[in-house]
Amino acid sequence: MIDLYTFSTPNGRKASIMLEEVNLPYATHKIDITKGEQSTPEYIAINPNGKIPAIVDRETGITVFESGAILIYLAEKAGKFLPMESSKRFRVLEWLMFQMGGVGPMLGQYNHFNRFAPEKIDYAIARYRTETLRIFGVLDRQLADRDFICDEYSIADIATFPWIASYEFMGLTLDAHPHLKRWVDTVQQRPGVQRGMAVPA
Ligand SMILES: N[C@@H](CCC(=O)N[C@@H](CS)C(=O)NCC(=O)O)C(=O)O
Repeated sequence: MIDLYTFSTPNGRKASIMLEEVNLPYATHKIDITKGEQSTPEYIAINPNGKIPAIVDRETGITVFESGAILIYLAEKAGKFLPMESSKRFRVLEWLMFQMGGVGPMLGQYNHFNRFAPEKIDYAIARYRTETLRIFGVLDRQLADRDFICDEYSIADIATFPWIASYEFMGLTLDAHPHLKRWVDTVQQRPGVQRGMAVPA
């Protein structure tokens, strides 16, 4: 059994989609980040960075924070969505790192400055919007001649999907990125993705 500490955000949904996709039993613990529950001493003991998601694997006693590390841990535990063969494995890991260092932070900052910042800072909005659209372009080119980011469905797709799927919420369109739009529509059809996106209830 795995304990999943999460909230209804793109980073949290990466972990719940993965758990649903590999069919591992898990218990969801909602950490309401709007109420500061990520900063309690009990939660900091699980994730020293005080953010969701985190998991505790009761079987091994291993605790993992950072959604990318969680995906790698679960892929290795389940033997799915992260190939063993080096050339394929590092292709998946490089796109996973691209998500962790690029897609998540840039889209997150764009959404923050565009939607939530108390003060409208045009420079910040323009900077992160430009970078978000550039990232859409990178993914669109990668998906132009393949169904999934690394040919076969992998943790690179699982990490990237919840962020790109929120494009309408962010007030953006994928009209200029048809391959990325087709990929969103395809991944969205997967039952495990639909179940994972609904966690926590
Ligand atoms: N790099 C981290 C980012 C996690 C993260 O930013 N989580 C957000 C929700 S999506 C959070 O917990 N925010 C609460 C806070 O910043 O206090 C990961 O991928 O796990």
